[in-house]
Amino acid sequence: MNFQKLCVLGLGYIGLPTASTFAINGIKVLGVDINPSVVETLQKGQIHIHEPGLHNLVTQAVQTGNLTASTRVEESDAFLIAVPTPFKQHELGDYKGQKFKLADMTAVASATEAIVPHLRKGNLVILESTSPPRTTVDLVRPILERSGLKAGIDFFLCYSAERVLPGQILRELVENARVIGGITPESARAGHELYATFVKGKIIETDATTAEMVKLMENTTRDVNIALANEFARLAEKLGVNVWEAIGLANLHPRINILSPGPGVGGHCISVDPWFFVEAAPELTPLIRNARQVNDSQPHFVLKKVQQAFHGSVGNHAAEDGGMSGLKGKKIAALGLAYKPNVDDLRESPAAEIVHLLQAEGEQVKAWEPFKPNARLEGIRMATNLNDAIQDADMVLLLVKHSEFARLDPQVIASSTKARLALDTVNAWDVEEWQRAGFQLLRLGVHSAPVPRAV
Ligand code: SAJ
Repeated sequence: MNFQKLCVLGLGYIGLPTASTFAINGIKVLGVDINPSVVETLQKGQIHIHEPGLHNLVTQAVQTGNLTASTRVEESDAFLIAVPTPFKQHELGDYKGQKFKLADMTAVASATEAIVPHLRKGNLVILESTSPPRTTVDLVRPILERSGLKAGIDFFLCYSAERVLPGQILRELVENARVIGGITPESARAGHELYATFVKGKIIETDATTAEMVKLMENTTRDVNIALANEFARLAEKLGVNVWEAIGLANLHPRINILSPGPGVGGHCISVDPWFFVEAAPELTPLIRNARQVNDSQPHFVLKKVQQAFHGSVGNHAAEDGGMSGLKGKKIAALGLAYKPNVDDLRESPAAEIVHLLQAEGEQVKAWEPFKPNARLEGIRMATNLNDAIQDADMVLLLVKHSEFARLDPQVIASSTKARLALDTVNAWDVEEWQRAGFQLLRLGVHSAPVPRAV
């Protein structure tokens, strides 16, 4: 097998780094995206996403002449599909009254259809998009076979998910172990050969459905574990315990590794993928569904915490339900909108959801996202810089643990805002330092007032 020309469909967070990495390793790569502005940006030597090192890599790949971009698929030796698999926005599944989200496979289907007229004998097609189990055999294969060619006989077909962590994609792309699932052993071998161009981690061959399940198991495990951490945070608040201290102590146990609670789970992967298992077998997945629901409801937990914080600071008795009667219109500076620290990705961001929830309650929120200062999100008022966000605020609300937020000096903040109330949802700030600067600092997972204890 000799794959010299590769067509990568979808130039997003996975497709673009993957296409560029193949290109600098000697493969002729045509990057295809249906969005003409993505293609134009690349043709000008720029990129449309933030990922450390990516701009350099793309520049290098374009300079070698090996990476070009287009809105149209062309004949190639291999095709790699890296398009999004979001969930349907306006349709839910139902299992005995329990709702669950459904995968929207439109982009995978149309990318696959775009390959059909160019598919030739001996080609290799790889699906990289995280997909519901059996997508390769039940969706991709029949579409490709409309070409008249037979998968596994005339062309090779594989599933191989990316496993890279946004923020360190370029290193993980090369170093992580890679699972290649073929619809036949020969297909898996062909995929192995292509990825061996640059992958330094182990490359393991298996069947396509196992490879799909492996990917979903990884992200589901993380989601369930984060849900557990979030539930611990809720319990700790009720019991008058500092969850961060408790987790640190529990993690001293050699076989325990509790993850961090926070404002919720976002991004395009962990908040989406577990639903693919629920959709495949709702009767078998109550734990996965419940974990998703815990994480999806975490922004509401933060909303309540903000409401209770205002009650406390104005000397009111917190209402049982944390209600906000008479406190509408507080000004809140929301720090961070990205779905996690040090990335510019706002997809499925719990921070953005919290801003919407606060505004729906009548608060005036101004958000500052240093990784996307010019972002336009419907219904969210963006600050032009940190000072603009905080100067008139009644509360500074930390939603994302960006390094530059973690490093903020509370004395400097105190001189730039009239707020004396801060709420840290990610355990980034030191309570004593902020108190010395004149703030009342509340934290998620820590009860803001002492809980009466039995004597
Ligand atoms: N989060 C917490 N607490 C934690 C860890 C994360 O609340 O202890 C939150 C983050 O703030 C974020 C969300 O979870 O909102 C997801 O962040 P993440 O860093 O856990 O994962 P992603 O979505 O950026 O990347 C994941 C990775 N999967 C695993 O670690 C199992 C990555 O390796 C995958 O390639 C990626 O999904 C993907 O594309 O599927």
